[in-house]
Amino acid sequence: MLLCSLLPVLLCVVTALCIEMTAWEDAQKTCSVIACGTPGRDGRDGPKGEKGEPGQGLRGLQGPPGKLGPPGNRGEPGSPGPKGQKGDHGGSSVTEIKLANLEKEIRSLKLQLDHIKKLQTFSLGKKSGKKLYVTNGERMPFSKVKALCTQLQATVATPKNAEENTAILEVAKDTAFLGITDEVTEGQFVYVTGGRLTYSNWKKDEPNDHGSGEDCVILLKDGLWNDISCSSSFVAICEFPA
Ligand code: FUC
Ligand code: CA
Ligand code: CA
Repeated sequence: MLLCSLLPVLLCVVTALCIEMTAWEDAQKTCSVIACGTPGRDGRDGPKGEKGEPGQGLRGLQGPPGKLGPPGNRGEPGSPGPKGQKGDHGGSSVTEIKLANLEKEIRSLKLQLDHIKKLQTFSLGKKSGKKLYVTNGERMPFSKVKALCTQLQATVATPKNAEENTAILEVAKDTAFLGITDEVTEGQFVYVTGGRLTYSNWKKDEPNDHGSGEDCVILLKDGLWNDISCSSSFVAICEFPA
């Protein structure tokens, strides 16, 4: 009987201790089931809580597409295409037949020309990289020599060094005109093709512009040079490029 009357009081003391030791919410969980007789008034609002962790938020919109990448490696060649249509039987018209015959003739002439060139190079003893000197052994004045060589698409033989001087001498067999004169300025010998001399092989006391004047040059049989009248006749030797 005594225990029954004291039990609510004891429970209230325990409840008070509970509230004092823990937060109000915890006390609610722990102690709300315990009857405390007449309930008190609601407490005042507690202090504002700490700011919470930032939320996940909504995902932003997708950005624009990136720049174009570098070109890829070249692919394997494709497979051969389909077979084409059959062509027309060429050379049906008179004109086409004539053209075909002319083309055949040109091919034949080219082969013959190649053959003749080889024979000529061989017969004249033409050396690779060396000028070719050609003569018919005929004697004539210098003006005729120039005209003849020009007609042959060549120039008058003109030695530019001792080796060429010897080569011309071997072809000449006799005294020959060289492509050198002082016709423009007396005493100033130049190449007929233009330019001052870079090589000379004058005989002793030459050039001497002897007599009424000597403006052309001859290659003597010993290989030395003498100035002579251009109207005199000597062997014509033409020079072809190396
Ligand atoms: C020499 C030469 C002349 C000419 C004369 C007969 O005086 O220099 O060119 O050949 O001889
Ligand atoms: Ca002269
Ligand atoms: Ca002379």
